[in-house]
Amino acid sequence: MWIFYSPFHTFVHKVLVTAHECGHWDDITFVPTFPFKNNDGEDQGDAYSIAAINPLDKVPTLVTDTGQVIYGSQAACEYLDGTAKTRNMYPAPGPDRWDAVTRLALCDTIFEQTVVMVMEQWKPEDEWNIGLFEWLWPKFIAGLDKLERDAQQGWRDFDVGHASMLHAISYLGFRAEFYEAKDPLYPNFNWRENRPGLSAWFDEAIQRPSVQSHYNKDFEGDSSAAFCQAQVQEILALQKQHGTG
Ligand SMILES: N[C@@H](CCC(=O)N[C@@H](CS)C(=O)NCC(=O)O)C(=O)O
Repeated sequence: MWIFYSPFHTFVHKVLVTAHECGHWDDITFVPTFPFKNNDGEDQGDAYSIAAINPLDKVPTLVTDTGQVIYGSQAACEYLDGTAKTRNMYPAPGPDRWDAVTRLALCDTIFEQTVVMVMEQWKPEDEWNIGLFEWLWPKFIAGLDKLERDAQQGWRDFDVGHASMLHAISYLGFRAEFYEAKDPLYPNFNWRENRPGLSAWFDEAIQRPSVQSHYNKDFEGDSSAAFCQAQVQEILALQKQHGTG
């Protein structure tokens, strides 16, 4: 199978964590895709377009060996779990599952909306829509505080909601520490402050092999646009063969 994704390993990717936990790691062709790539002032985004296989032209996008395209990280995680070889990341239907998928939803939203904030800050500072930050921050803070209360209770296992937590929290941390454009409301935001339970859980969880598989490690494969487009062509051919397009 293929996973098209942004190979920035300065944060944890939940689809990669899920793939690793479910025993699929060695079955995946990783395809670097940069939806917003900017090379030497020239926007090269189109060179990495995967619109031919995903109408949203977004990453992550998973493609099965028969060319079926599964997009939306939640759908990709569900596929990986439904075909797991080693363990499952979605608990059986019941309170534990509803808890896991609710944390998945919470943290997907925090991640996705943090990306929106980052994009807002690509504009000149006097054009930032401060209302956007005022709308989002209370949700992020309340969400992190809820996770802190949950962490204090403790969890029995590591599920897809936890993979999503690592994704969102590591991205929030990365944005606060390394982005030049500082947040207008929380310029030095530290998610760990007053959240000792969540902080301890995070430090332990990032030791998992599924996280160590990529977190803070350079991507070492082919990240050229030519490679990306060659994979898209291969998938289109497969779709013709299997009628999966
Ligand atoms: N809800 C989507 C969000 C994915 C997403 O926002 N991807 C961004 C990059 S992090 C993207 O591909 N953006 C390109 C675009 O919107 O054109 C998911 O969970 O898969």
